[in-house]
Amino acid sequence: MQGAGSEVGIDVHGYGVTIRNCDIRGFYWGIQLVQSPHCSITQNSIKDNIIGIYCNYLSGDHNITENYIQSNNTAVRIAYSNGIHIRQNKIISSMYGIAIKTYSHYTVVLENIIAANIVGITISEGCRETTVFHNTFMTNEYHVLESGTETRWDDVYFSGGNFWDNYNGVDLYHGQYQNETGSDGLGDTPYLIDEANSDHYPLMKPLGVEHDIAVQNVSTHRTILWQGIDFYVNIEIANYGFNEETIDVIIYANSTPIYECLGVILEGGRTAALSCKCSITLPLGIYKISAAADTLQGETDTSDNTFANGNVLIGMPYDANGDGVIDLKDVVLVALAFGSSLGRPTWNPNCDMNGDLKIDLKDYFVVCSNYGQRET
Ligand SMILES: [Ca+2]
Ligand SMILES: [Ca+2]
Ligand SMILES: [Ca+2]
Ligand SMILES: [Ca+2]
Repeated sequence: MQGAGSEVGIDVHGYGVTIRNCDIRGFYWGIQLVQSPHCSITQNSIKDNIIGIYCNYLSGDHNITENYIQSNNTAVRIAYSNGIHIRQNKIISSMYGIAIKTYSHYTVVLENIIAANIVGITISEGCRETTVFHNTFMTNEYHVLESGTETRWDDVYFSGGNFWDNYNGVDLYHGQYQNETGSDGLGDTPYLIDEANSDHYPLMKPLGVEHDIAVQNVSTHRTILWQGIDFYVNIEIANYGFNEETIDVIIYANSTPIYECLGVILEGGRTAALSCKCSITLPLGIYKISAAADTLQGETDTSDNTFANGNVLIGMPYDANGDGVIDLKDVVLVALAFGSSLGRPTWNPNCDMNGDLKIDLKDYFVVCSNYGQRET
């Protein structure tokens, strides 16, 4: 689902609704739940919204699990809602990762990766009994902004607290009081959050940080690709892990490789858009353009390493509508797009005969000089 920066992607007013496996981008509220308890939001990709998931007003007891929530203003916002479990999500590159607001109690934040946000988590004063442990807090400008009331930042010994990438303690001791010789994977001194809050057993190593890349989108700059004429394939790739990766991507038309994009370096938690200049000499016909990123060493989730575009037509050069003949219809298409350039309302990429991203007399001459040609 693609929004236009406003409105609600999925608007829930009900009991026990499950939202699974959706791709929700570009809305004001990606998912909004109002007076809708006991819902399950799982395995979704939620990107580029103002608020990714908003649990508002008596909308508690949800399970928000295994979502990829990236580049929202606020990834998860909770208000007037109790008992929400936020578990095993990747919450990345937002202004606010998790915002627990106004009278929301008993929230559990467990086993999430919260990284590259301005603020990792903020819990308003008066939100009681929040539990936050076994999360990985990395590369946030502020891991915690406000700490709420009675927030617990660790579980009992030896289960431990969270990983904080700016913790500078050591691990030489173990035991409930960290005074017995021998390490246990937990820092020997607490991680201080503010005057009233500490994680007593900070983890020495991050949990759940893996090597994982994905191809998120593939598109071609024209929908009709002409044999032997350059065109662009635009790819969006993401690094879901937290290590810098070197990524190789191959672009295919059906099963034929048409371009290799090798050695792309991408920081952890980041996305990149690549524009690849391609040329095809394959027979005329309908093809599926796809991009596949090579599996990284140690990568286990490879299901998202390939992304396929809708079908494209490989046609005879300069046939603007792809119907196999260059005739008045093509000249009319060029005339309709005449004077436009990339991004303008009348722009038609299939009329840009010389690939200079504008449609002018040069394109007109090309279509006219090929007038009457047919596919053989
Ligand atoms: Ca220790
Ligand atoms: Ca992957
Ligand atoms: Ca035609
Ligand atoms: Ca042109």
